[in-house]
Amino acid sequence: MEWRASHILIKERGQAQELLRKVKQGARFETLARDYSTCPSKSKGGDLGWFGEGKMVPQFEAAVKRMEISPVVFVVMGSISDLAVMDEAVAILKKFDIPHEITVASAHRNPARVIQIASNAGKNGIKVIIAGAGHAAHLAGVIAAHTILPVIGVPIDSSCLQGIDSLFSTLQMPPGIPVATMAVGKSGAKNAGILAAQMLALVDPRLSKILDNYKKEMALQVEKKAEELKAY
Ligand code: RP5
Repeated sequence: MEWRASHILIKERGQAQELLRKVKQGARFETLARDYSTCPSKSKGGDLGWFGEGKMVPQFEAAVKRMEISPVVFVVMGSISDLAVMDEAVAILKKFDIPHEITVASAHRNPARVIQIASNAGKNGIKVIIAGAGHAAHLAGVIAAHTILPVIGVPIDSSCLQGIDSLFSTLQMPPGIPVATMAVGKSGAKNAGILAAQMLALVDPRLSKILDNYKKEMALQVEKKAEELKAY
């Protein structure tokens, strides 16, 4: 089967800036694809960003900009298979222009990495952690045990119990270690992004304004649909 690269993986800031320079000088995707790691789709994208043929400069610039500002939200998921759901949270963070970092760490498969992430997040400038996991989902709880940062949990419907298991294991934290638990699945992931933005907005007037407009726009859309239904 023929394999055609559509995205270039960007692994770290230095490389991103170097690539951006080349793109601005008019380097073509095919040329760059020979010199850097590539992958066929966004879902297999690099740690920090990607850009595709034809829409290189604006998207790439946005990715580089995000990389230049220290992340304030850390999105952690139990498995790469959770990405399709957790992408909803990431989409909100991107929409609101909130610097963030994304990674995979499992409370069961590599608990030491989870503890390291949670213990270092505060000193690395992170303000809120979003943790999504499925099955017996202990990720958010374990993270909350190792940090005083607010932790937002997203139960993922990845098992045959369709999220009932992850909902209870994320939600039912013992007194003293709270996890702000969202709805199961994509709605929960989206709300996790919005709740993180609301937390940050407490001390960020730019974000308060964005959230205000976001709510107004949602109300407007409902009114528009109600109006459309009159002619139904
Ligand atoms: C959980 O187990 C993960 O969060 C994921 O939802 C689920 C399945 O993981 P994979 O077997 O797909 O890696 O820990």
